[in-house]
Amino acid sequence: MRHTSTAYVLALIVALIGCKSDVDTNMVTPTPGNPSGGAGMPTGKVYLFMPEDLVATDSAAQVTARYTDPTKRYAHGILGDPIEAGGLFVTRKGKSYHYKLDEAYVFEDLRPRLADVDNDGELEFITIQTSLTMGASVAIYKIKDEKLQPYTASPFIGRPSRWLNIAAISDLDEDGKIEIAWVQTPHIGGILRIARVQNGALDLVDEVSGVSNHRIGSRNLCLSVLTTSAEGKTLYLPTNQYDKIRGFQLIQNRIQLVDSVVLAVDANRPLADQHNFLSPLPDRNCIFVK
Ligand SMILES: [Ca+2]
Ligand SMILES: [Ca+2]
Repeated sequence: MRHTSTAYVLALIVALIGCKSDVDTNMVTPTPGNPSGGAGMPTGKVYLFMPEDLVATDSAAQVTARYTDPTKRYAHGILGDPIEAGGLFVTRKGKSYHYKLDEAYVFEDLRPRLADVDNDGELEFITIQTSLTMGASVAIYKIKDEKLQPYTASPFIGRPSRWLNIAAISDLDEDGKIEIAWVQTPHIGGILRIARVQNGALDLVDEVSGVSNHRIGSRNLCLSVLTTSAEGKTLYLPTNQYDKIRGFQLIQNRIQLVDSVVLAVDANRPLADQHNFLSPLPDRNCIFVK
């Protein structure tokens, strides 16, 4: 489904002279919109951006990622409106790339996350991708052979209207490989899952129940904090009751509870602002919309 209402469609007309490496193969039908150009955008193409149009940018400003192709084809609305994304648009070093999902999927998310998950020196794009019939998954995209394409993903939860929220992308046990932590079904009894990126796959390492990192309708996805100390990294998350936060470490492939703090958590504010964490790690993938 495509929407032409300029109330929530921001179309981008691009006129960047010298950008000749557009490898987009799924150009969105041009519609009237805001003709605001931007660095790294392909010449003469028009993309449908999301109403919020949140853009992830790396620290060196070489890579950007945002969602495109707004759609109402998935009637879940867990992130505050009925509009989800049908495409992913990425720029890297002046080149642009676009991946459009099959109609059976949406990105049920606010902004892609950037991280080098396979230690090859290039950033990947970590998304929450949902099957209309099987619910959400963590899905990683990568530029390979000059095309933006799926890299690996977690299994879908298994039924529609089941979502997850990513909590951390980091080498949690400091073994050299990146883990991704997420809370599956944070609204109905959340399960912390940690999976490791290795051999081109996302392998589940361990899981524990009893935590949450999102409230229905909220646009705050930032209810986790990662801290570091001589004892390792600790991932903090609220309990399902939002009356405590719990700290977990990944030790010998097991999620271990290492800290618990009584705290009345406000689900609509970043967790980092609600407690005096010792040595919190900065998180550019923390997504918070007021
Ligand atoms: Ca990489
Ligand atoms: Ca690791």
